[in-house]
Amino acid sequence: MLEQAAAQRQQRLQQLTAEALSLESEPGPVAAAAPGPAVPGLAESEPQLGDFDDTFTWSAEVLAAQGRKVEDMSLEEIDWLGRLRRGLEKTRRGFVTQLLENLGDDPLTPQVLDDLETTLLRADVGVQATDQVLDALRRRLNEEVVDPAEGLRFLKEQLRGLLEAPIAASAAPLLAPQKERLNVWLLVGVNGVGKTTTLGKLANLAVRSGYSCLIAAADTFRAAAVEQVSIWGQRSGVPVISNPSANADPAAVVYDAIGAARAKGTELVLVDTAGRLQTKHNLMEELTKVRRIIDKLAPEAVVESLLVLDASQGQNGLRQAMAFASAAGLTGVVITKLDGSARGGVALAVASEAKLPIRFIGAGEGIRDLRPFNSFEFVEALLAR
Ligand SMILES: Nc1nc2c(ncn2[C@@H]2O[C@H](COP(=O)(O)OP(=O)(O)O)[C@@H](O)[C@H]2O)c(=O)[nH]1
Ligand SMILES: [Mg+2]
Repeated sequence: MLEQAAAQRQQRLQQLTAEALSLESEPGPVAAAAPGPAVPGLAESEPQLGDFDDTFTWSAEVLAAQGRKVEDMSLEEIDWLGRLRRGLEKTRRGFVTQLLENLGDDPLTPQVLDDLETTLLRADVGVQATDQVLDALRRRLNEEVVDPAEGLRFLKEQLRGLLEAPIAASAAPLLAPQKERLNVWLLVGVNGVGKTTTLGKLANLAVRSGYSCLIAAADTFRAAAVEQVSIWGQRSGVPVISNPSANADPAAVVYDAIGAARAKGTELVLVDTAGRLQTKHNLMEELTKVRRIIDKLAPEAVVESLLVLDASQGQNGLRQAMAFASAAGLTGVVITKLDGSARGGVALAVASEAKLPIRFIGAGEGIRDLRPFNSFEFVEALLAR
């Protein structure tokens, strides 16, 4: 039976490779939604297929393991998974290498679990999440002998469980704007974490997925912020509502943007906000005010308040999440800069301690370097060999 399975797997891979070749000329749709109309000027960012190396095979296998049929796999997804795996390499280097070394060929021992604890903490997984995973593993170990392969499988399952808990408790497994309604997505976070970049990528994803979209340039604190967000708007043909006067009131910009969205029947308003003001208190006060004006002006709107976190900031990000949670009424998190961060484990800390669903992850500065969060893919990339 094992032989048969191996043969089937081999056959599937051959099929995958053949399919991918024929996909080369037509990049597939975004996972979150149906393909949108073609956007001029985006050809520059079309994914290119590299060699059929083991990253490619791994990506295809990760999709297949989620029950995806070969014909439903897009080049874009394969390409993204490869980049996610590369992005998490630094986190993994300290993490998995040590983990696999510890696991070795023998059944799990309590000593191995102690080492695993250190490894998880070092990858910024956080005390709470680490305790939870270790408790589950220890209970299992008390019941039966666990070989390394089963240990790894069980560990993956535990990590996925942690990431999935806040998602399961939320309204939807996948965050997408609701059709034919006004959706307002607020992007908040400290300076430099990638709010504006994420907003630009989201605008592009929205347009490619067939939503009408509008940007509110409500970071009025930095003079260059409006210009930066305008460039992102242009790249996807999304209008940007701004107020050119110095020190304009962000709430007034949001007011104008909601008015414009109503007039045009726009489905998604993306709101860029400042990450730094004179004092932290001012920032929180301003966010509360922006939030209040949205609730008052558009009570019918579906409002999402997304905290943008820079993965390289590790545990610091967790403290930021707590600080923003009350002022902005956070509903989710976007983790950026997963490319090149050694602290990707912070995703687990955020899910288990801030109890917020991770909605998107960014792994690069390009317009397509943002994807809806998928816990299965994240854990596979984190623990890939
Ligand atoms: N490598 C990498 N850089 C990113 C990512 N997201 C944002 N950046 C960069 O981080 C810097 C700050 O981004 P910005 O969007 O202006 O941050 P904001 O202050 O929160 O609006 C810019 O140089 C971005 O190109 C990412 O996922 N990966
Ligand atoms: Mg910004």
